[in-house]
Amino acid sequence: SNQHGDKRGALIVLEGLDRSGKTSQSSRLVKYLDGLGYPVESWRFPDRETAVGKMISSYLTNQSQLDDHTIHLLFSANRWEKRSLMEAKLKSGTSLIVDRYSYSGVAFSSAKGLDIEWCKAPEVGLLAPDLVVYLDIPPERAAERGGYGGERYEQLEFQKNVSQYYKMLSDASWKIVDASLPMEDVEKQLKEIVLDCIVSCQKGKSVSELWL
Ligand code: Z5A
Repeated sequence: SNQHGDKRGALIVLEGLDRSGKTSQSSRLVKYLDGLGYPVESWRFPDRETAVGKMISSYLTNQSQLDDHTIHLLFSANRWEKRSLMEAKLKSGTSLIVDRYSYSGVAFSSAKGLDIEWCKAPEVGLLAPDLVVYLDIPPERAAERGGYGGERYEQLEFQKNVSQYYKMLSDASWKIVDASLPMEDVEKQLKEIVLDCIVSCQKGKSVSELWL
């Protein structure tokens, strides 16, 4: 039980290419929901603070080399190590705005050539999001934003390939928002979509597991 009358929190995932605006939008969303009095936290994957996260970070910054399968499983393990805390937060009534999740895991590794079903397998049993919002932007437009920082994967051709896999993974439940619009316009759409989701979770929508 919690101070919100046993109402559970919502698991909301933001997906999209590098520079699509996930980080900017998730902090705006958290401020907005917090202002309305909803308990909410901003999360992101990879979570670079954990032991596994440190290995991932070293790989992404080209300080270490790893086989494609190995890094895939580390990204997945990084979600598994947060699973029980995630569940506890949701049950206690806190909503989570999560910047990247399993869809990033599958889209990026598949774009490298790994089998898509193999990529999904370690994600099975993680909590399923109540809502996936895809911040949709042409890879060329994203690349114009502030320039790529030199991390692994920050290359136009690869990002184009990733966007194809995101399309394959998406289903009718995803909310697609045009992320090439001005920040305030994207924000306005997101607020509405996210609030709807939180309200429907409070009405008793149950928590489910991947892969759906
Ligand atoms: N990865 C993986 O392979 N497997 C996995 O399982 C997971 C991830 C979870 C690191 O992720 C890499 O890990 C990532 C996927 C892979 N590689 N790539 N690409 P990350 O989350 O640490 O890094 P990122 O997602 O690439 O982060 P980002 O640079 O933080 O992008 P963003 O959050 O989407 O965008 P932003 O920081 O909010 O905005 C970027 C810039 O655009 C900034 O200057 C903004 O001011 C500007 N911006 C944002 N919105 C707008 C609008 N609407 N108009 C104009 N300008 C804007």
